[in-house]
Amino acid sequence: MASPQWRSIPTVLFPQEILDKAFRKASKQADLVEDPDKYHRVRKQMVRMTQSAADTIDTTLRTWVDKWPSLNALSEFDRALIDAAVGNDDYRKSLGAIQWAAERVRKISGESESKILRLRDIEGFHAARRHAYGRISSIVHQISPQIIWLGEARDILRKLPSVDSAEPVIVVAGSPNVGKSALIGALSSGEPEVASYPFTTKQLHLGHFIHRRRPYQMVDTPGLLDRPMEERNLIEMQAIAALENVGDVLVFLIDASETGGTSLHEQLSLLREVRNLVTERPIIIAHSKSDLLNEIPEDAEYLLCAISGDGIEEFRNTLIETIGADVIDDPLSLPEDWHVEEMALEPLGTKYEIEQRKEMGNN
Ligand SMILES: Nc1nc2c(ncn2[C@@H]2O[C@H](COP(=O)(O)OP(=O)(O)OP(=O)(O)O)[C@@H](O)[C@H]2O)c(=O)[nH]1
Ligand SMILES: [Mg+2]
Repeated sequence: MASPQWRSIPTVLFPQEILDKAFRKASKQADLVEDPDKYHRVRKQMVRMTQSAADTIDTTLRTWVDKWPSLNALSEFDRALIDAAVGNDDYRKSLGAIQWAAERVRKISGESESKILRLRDIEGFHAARRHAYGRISSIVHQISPQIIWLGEARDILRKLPSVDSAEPVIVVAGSPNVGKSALIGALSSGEPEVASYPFTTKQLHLGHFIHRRRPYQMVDTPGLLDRPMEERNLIEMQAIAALENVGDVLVFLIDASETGGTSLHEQLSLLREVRNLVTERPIIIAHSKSDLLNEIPEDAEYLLCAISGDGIEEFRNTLIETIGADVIDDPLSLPEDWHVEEMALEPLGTKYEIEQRKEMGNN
């Protein structure tokens, strides 16, 4: 479910490809110049070549800058996810460098044009054009790291999930194999979408269900919590914080059957770590794989079985209630102390009808 804006981003060419494309086009443009006088023809050709090459590069680079969404225009969730995936600082700097290069190339073309118009010999025209090509190439090579970064970032960002943070988001966390993806599947209307997540080979499941025409989106966090927090690097920590602080509610799933391979003890210590990390969202603790449990854990509030569907509908209601998205905007509900002054209302109907109604009321 990569958001459409990433899909529409044009392929990022390698620096040498950009130059080849620009110079090829420029040569074709030069061939179109017609002038019987060689001196004037060559002069026009050389001007045309630098202009055309600069145009192609300028347009290519500027299109990238324009097509990449401005970070400020994105939702908090998307920004956090991009930060975790590619780094928002590098994102800004790379686009800035590319924009700078586009401006430089345009300037070189202008300078080269004035120079050629001042020169008086054919060899000089050629030399000026070669000089301009050299400067343009060196600018493009100078931003090579940024261009390559952009190409790689595009491939990562195209695979990122997109979540509409204006609508409720439920994040499902827990140790590996506890049944996070299965729970999302059981709660989803239709098949959940699957996307890969940066840094892991694991797959991220995204599902949703509709309640009162409102989509409730669900995201799981595979591979993010399968190591102790202190062993994680900064980027992973950001990813965890992003995913878990942005949703409306965090579901922490515990597999007390321990068939997922993590002991109950370890799962509970992970829960403590997550509680420290997720301070601004409600956490709902639920037990998965109820069909495999020999005894019901004492503190189990929600017992779920993703396979048979046991407990799933009640759990859905709990999620809806906890998020409370419907509570505030029911336009038909009236404040509790609302009342009508009986006498303030004009009775409806003719005088006769009003009398009749009064009499009927009295009987
Ligand atoms: N018996 C039973 N098995 C379940 C249930 N829920 C999940 N499973 C099984 O548990 C295994 C792990 O489930 P997943 O949903 O992939 O677990 P996960 O937490 O998403 O795993 P990771 O994404 O790898 O961390 C799968 O083999 C599921 O079929 C359940 O309610 N009952
Ligand atoms: Mg999973």
